[in-house]
Amino acid sequence: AWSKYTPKGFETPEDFEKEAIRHIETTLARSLYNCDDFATYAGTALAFRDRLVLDWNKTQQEQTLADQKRVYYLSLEFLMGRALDNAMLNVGQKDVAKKGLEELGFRIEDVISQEHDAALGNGGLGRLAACFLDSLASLNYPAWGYGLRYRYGIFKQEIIDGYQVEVPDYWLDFNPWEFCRHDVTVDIHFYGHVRKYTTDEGKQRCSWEGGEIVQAVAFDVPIPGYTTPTTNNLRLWGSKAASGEFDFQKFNSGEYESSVAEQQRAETISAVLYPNDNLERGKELRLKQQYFWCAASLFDIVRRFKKTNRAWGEFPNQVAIQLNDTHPTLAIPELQRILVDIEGLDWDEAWSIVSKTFGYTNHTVLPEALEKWSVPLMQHLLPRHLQIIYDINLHFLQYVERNFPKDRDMLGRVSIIEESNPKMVRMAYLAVIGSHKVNGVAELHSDLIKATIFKDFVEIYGPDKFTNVTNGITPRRWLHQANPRLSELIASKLGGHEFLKDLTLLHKLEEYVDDKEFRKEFQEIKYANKVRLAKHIKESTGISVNPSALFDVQVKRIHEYKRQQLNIFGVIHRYLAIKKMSAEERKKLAPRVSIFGGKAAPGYWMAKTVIHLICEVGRVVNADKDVGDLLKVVFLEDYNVSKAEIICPASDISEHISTAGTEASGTSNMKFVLNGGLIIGTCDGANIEITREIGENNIFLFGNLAEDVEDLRHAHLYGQYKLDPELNSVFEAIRSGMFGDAGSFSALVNGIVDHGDYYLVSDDFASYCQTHEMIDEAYRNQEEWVTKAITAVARMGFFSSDRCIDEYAEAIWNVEPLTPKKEG
Ligand code: DL6
Repeated sequence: AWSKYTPKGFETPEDFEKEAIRHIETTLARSLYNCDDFATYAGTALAFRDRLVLDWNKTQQEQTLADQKRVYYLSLEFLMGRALDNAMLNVGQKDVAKKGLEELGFRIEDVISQEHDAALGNGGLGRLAACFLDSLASLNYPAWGYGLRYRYGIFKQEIIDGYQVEVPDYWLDFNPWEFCRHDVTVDIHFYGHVRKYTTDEGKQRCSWEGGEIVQAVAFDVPIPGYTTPTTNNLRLWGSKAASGEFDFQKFNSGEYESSVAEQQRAETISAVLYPNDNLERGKELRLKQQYFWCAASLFDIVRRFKKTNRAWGEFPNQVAIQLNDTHPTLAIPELQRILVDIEGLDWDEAWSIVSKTFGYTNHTVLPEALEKWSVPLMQHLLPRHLQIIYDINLHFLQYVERNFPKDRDMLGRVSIIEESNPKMVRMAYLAVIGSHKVNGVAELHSDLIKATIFKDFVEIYGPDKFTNVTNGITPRRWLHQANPRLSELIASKLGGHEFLKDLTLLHKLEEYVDDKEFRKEFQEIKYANKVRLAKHIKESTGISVNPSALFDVQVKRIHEYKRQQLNIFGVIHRYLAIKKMSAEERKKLAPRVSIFGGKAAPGYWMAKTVIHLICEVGRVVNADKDVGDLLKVVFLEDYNVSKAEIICPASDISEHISTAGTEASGTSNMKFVLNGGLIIGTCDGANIEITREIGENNIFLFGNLAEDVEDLRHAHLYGQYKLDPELNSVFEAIRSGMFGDAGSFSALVNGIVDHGDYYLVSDDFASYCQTHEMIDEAYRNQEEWVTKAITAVARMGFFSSDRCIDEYAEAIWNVEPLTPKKEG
C-alpha cells in the first residue's frame, strides 16, 4: 500500500510555487525580481525540506512509540552528494516541481546543479553508507546513521598544468538539509588519568578524571525513503569548546590569540575529513575524531535506551550497532566503560551485552589500510579505554589459551596488542572480538578475510561468526535519478516503477531484448547520455570528443591497486599501434575516448604521478592530428557523486581492473552495468558475482586470479622477472620523452621494472590489451553489443542495496521494518 504513498501538499505546480516563493521572499529575504538560479534552488530546497520535516517528525514519533529494535549505522564517512533531486524523486514530486519552476522561468536542471555536493567521504566506503541510508528508509527500517559533521569534506581537485592541486571544500555556506540541535549536546572527555576506588558495597571501580572536555553538538539530516513516509535521521556531530565562549579574561588582558585558542582547538576535531582512501596514517587528530564521534553516538544511543526503563540485559534486543570498517571500533570499549564505570554493571555482564550489540563490516585486506594505534598515544588520549582494551585482551587470550593450549604462537598472533616498538593496538582484532558477526563485502573478499587476516579467529570462534553481504547500490539514485530516460523506458515496459523498490523485477526486460523499438530507444538513450557527457567534457576541459566513439571510462580513487597505470599504459600502447597502422587498418578501428577521473590522496605521490602521466598522454594524443578522433584521452577534474551521475549513464565500457584479491567489492562496477554499459574487469571483488549474474558473455574478464598473486609476487622477487615486451615498448616511449619529462615518470616505471611489480601490471598487460582488442571487435557489431547491454541490465537485480539491507537485517541485526501508520 505504501508504494502508492504521495505526501500531502504540492498537489499542483502552483502549490509548490507558492511555497518556494514564500521561502525566497521571507526566509531568504530576496525579491522575486532579483531571483537567480541559486536563490531558486534555495527556495525549492526549503519548500521540499518542509515536506520532509513533517514526515520526519512523524517517523521519529512512531518509531519511539513502537519501541522496537533499531539499527545504528556508525560511519566516519557519508558520501551523500546532492539532496534536492533525491528528495523530489523520493517523495514523488519532481514533475510538479519541474512544471512549477518552468512557470517561474527556470530549468529544473539548472536549479538542481546549484547544490553543493555533501562530500563527507573518500570513495566507495562512504558512498555505500549513503546508499544504505536510502535503502534503510525506503524499506522502513527504524535506523539512524551517526557520523561527523566535517566543515570541510573531501578536497576539491583542480588540475593545473597536468598536476593535481587540492583546494578546500567549504560546503556549509548554505545547507538547508541540516538542523542544528542546540539542545542535544554531549560532553566528550580526553586525556587525564584513571583513579581506582572502592564503592560503598566494597567493589573495585575506576573513574576517569582530569584532562579536557569538548562538546559535541548534534546536526540532524532527514533521510527520506522512496515512496514511503518513513524519513530516518542521520545525526552528524560537530565539535565546539565546552566552555562555549572565548576566554574573556585573556581577551581583556590583550592575549587575543590565546583567548580563542581553546575554542579553535575544539572546533578542529570536526574540521576536516581525512582524505585517505584505503590508507591509515595514525595521526592523533584522527584518533580524536574517532573517539569524539563514537562517544557522542554511544551516549545518545544509551540515553535513548534508558528512557525505555528496560533492564540492561535487553540492550542488545533493542540496539544493533554496525561498525562501518574499524573506524568506529572505539565504540566497543566505550560501551563497556559506560556499562562498568558509570552504570555499575559487572565486567562479564557488561561484556555479554557489548559483544551481542556490535556487528563489524570489513572493507579491505590491504595491509596499509588496517588500522593500528600506538599504545603510548592511546594511553595519553584515552587512558581508561586503553585499560579496558588490555582487560578485553586478557579475557580473550585466556580463552584462547584454554582452547588452544598446544598452539603457543597463536596468542601472539591474535593478541589485540602487537608487540612492536611502540606497541600497537590492532583495531580490526578488537572489532572482531567485540562483535557477534563480521562480514566482508563480496564473496571473494569474505573468503579472503577468513583465509588471511582473520584466519586464526575463524579457528577460535568457528566459521559462523563470519559471513558475507555483497555490496549493492540504490537504484533510486543510480538509475532513476542519474538516468531518468532509461528508468522511464524500463517503467514503460514493466508497467510502472515497482522495479525501483524490487530490482529483481528487471529480469522481465529480457523479454524485450529482441524488441526492435525497445533496442532503438535503449541505444538512443545511451547516445543522448554520451552527448551530455561530451558537453560536460568540452565545458570542463575544452576537449571535443565524438559521442559516436566508444567511451571507455575509469573513474574511482587513484590507487596503485586499482591500476589506472595499467589503463594509461594500455592507452599508450593503443596510440603507438594507431601510429603504425595503415589507412585501411585505421578505418576498421572504432574511435575511442579514454576517460579518467578520481582523486589521489594529497600525500600519495605515486598516485599523483599516474594523474600527471594521464594528463601528459592526453596533451600529446589529443593534439596529434594524424590520430584525430581515433583516440582521445580525457582526465575529468574533481570526480564526485554528482559527476558520477553524469558519467555512469554515458559509458560503453568501464574499467574495474584491480590486481586480483585487492578490491574488496567495488560498487561503481554495479552502477555502470545498471546503466547499460559493459565492463572490463579482473576476477576481483564483486566483478565475480556480476559475472555470475549477467553471464560470462556479457563481461570482459582478463588477468591472473587471486590465488596466483602471491606466487607471482614471489617469483618476481626471487625468480627471473620478464617484462612484457609490449609493455617494454610503452616504457621506451615514455623514456624517450614522448610524453614530456621522462624523469617525472621514472619511479612509476621502475616500480614495475626494478622493484618487483607488486601490482602485477606486466603479468596482466598482454591479456589486458588482448581483451581491449576483443572489445573493439565486439563494439563493431552494435547489434550484439546492445543485446549484451540489455541482457546485463535485466540481470542486475541482485545488486540493489535494498537486498543488502534485508540481508544485514536478517543475518546480523535481527531487526524488523516498521510499516508507517496510514493517515486516517
Ligand atoms: O565496501 C565499500 C568499498 C568497496 O566497494 C571497495 O572495494 C573498498 O576498497 C572500500 N574500502 C575502503 C577501505 N577503507 N578503509 N578503511 O574504502 O569499501
